[in-house]
Amino acid sequence: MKTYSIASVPADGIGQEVVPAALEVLKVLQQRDRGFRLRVETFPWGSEYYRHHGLMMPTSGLETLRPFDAILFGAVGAPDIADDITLWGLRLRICQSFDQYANIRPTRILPGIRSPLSGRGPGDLDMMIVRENSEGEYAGQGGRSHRGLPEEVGTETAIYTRAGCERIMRFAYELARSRPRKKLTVVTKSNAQRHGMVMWDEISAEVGAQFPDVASDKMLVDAMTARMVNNPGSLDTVVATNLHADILSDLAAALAGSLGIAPTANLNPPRKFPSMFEPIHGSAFDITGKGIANPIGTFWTTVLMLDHLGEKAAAARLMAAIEKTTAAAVFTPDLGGKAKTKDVTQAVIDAL
Ligand code: GGG
Repeated sequence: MKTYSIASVPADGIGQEVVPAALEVLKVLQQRDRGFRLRVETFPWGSEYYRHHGLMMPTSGLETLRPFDAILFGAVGAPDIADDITLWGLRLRICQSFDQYANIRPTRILPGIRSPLSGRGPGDLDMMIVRENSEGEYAGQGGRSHRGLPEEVGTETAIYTRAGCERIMRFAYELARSRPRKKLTVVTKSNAQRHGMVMWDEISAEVGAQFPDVASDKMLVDAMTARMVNNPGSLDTVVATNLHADILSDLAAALAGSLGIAPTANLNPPRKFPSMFEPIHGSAFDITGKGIANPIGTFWTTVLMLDHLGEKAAAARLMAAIEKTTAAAVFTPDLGGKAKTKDVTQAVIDAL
């Protein structure tokens, strides 16, 4: 029997509620499946750790995480700590140090869930957004000068490298090829951003030439938002820069019913470092502690994690249990229901 080591980092806000819920579900799944075991270790990092130590994770945190097979992450963000400290101190520190350059964000309307797009239901939206996850607008380049003076200046420089563009395009084309529709939409803004984004377009065309069986098109990010609302069925795999994909995937999740159901995987495709799995949503401190956080995003995230570990049957079994639960309308308030986190968790366990 295979045993996988999982580092659990629930971190902030509702991360402390949805990650334990996912671990409960995973425990039952292992009893049901019997083909694999998970050895889970939980790390108390995040904003509370920061309040005591002035850091979101220990200086040795990356070394600690490195030997694990995967990382299950909750969320970062706290009302009393600047967002750039929480994001860069933990989530981005792990993503960038472990070269998790491909972030995948599947979106579907799950059975029983009503999309805010009238007349749309399961089958009308089935997208896979690929977020470039290592550079672009999140390169961390920039600075502030003349603070507090009238001539104060702040710069935020997006960096696009040939190597970075090539590898994410190759990843996206391969993913598109593996899906039945073999379609890739490349999101850009090369009309206004005429250097890095033009190079992004050129490299997408170069890489695309090696995938003649994948149909590709190019969309400006502004027009893409309208297409996602007006004609979501025309989209399959989508690749976009770090910031564009971050924004578009929140829109995609909302169109699929709620940000609370959306999963994501931060992948290091060569598997030199562990990959990290997390719900798309953040810490949601407005609902923290109320017991009403939607755990579906984290459950679906664990499906991505099991898939990545090679436990395809267990992943499919868990996805089926999630879909059975949504079809039965066991919904938390974000989906218009009255269920608590624990009710949704129990429903998924019962379905397993
Ligand atoms: N689980 C995702 C999470 O914690 N997100 C917090 C956040 O602020 N994300 C912004 C980003 O990753 O760009």
